[in-house]
Parts: sequence; C-alpha cells; structure tokens
Amino acid sequence: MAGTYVFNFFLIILLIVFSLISQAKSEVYTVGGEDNWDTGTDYVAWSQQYSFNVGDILVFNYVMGQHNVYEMTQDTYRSCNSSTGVLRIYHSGNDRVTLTEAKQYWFICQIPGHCLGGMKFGVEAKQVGGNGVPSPPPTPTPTPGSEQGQTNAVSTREIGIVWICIIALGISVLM
Ligand SMILES: *[C@@H]1O[C@H](CO)[C@@H](O)[C@H](O)[C@H]1NC(C)=O
Ligand SMILES: [Cu+2]
Repeated sequence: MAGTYVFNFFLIILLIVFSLISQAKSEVYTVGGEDNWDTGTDYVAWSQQYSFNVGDILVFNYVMGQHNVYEMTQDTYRSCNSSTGVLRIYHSGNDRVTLTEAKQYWFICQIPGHCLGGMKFGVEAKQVGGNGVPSPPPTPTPTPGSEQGQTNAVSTREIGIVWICIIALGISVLM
C-alpha cells in the first residue's frame, strides 16, 4: 500500500523536525539582568552564570549615547584599546546580538573609561546538536518590554512547526 509508505515517510519527517526544534531552541539573555548594560556591574560574573549556544540572543539595554557595544578581538578586549580589532559596533540602546557562530565573542563598551571600569565580558557560543551534551537550562532574566516579545515569538514559531507536522501527518493518514 502506497499509503503506508507515505505514513512512514511523514513519521520520519516528524521525528527530524522535532529533533531540529529541540536543538534550535534559542534563548534570549538580557545582558546584566536587571542592571542592564551600565557601569557598576560585573559582566564577567554575569556571563559565567550561563552556558551559551549558537542561536542565542544577547540583548543590551542602555540609554542610547551613554553606552555602546563593540564586538572585539580577544587582544583588543583585553587591552580595552579600540583603535584596532573592532569586529562590530552596536549603539541603538536596545541591541540584539545573535550568536551566529560557534566561537568566542568579546564585548566591551567603548565609551572612554567604561571598558576599563568593567563594561566588558566574553562568551563562548557552543554548537548544539551532534553528540550534543545538553546544557543546563538557563534562567533568562525577564525585563519589561521587548524581551518578553522575543520569547513569545520563539515559542509561537515552534508551535507553528508542530501544527504543520500534525496537519501533514493527518493528510498522509488520509491518503
Ligand atoms: C591604542 O593602540 C594604538 C595602536 O595600537 C596606540 O597608538 C594608542 O596609543 C593606544 N592607546 C592607548 C590609550 O593606549
Ligand atoms: Cu559604557
């Protein structure tokens, strides 16, 4: 029966999609938690609370113009001298930085004195999947406004994918 093959085919697709969802689950982190991106917070200590994966998003909240976010090379991160080694610049006050690659990311605030004062940290984005060692569930710190929306957006998309699978499975059973 052709129907049986189609059914098995969709069952396999379903399994693949579910495994992709569990791997692609991205977390949103507000840098500094409730302190946001500002002077007077130990960002290295903040970053060490979590295990970051490729696809996760760092949100930097601050008053535009008072701070900024520079992604740096490791050497420049160490020296806080941003005359060289700048990889990317963000300055909107609500910067969403997606960790797109499996690598070490280095961030500083480039306003004079702020980096030396502690507005700097590094994170390692790990590739999930393969022989995936599951990372401990992070506890994202909710902030009013935009962050909530992103978290909802991710789960809405996942629910959408699940529904597509259920409908596809239903169609395959009918065939
Ligand atoms: C930063 O680095 C540049 C070039 O490497 C150097 O000319 C400059 O003096 C440095 N600035 C500080 C404040 O050390
Ligand atoms: Cu700053």
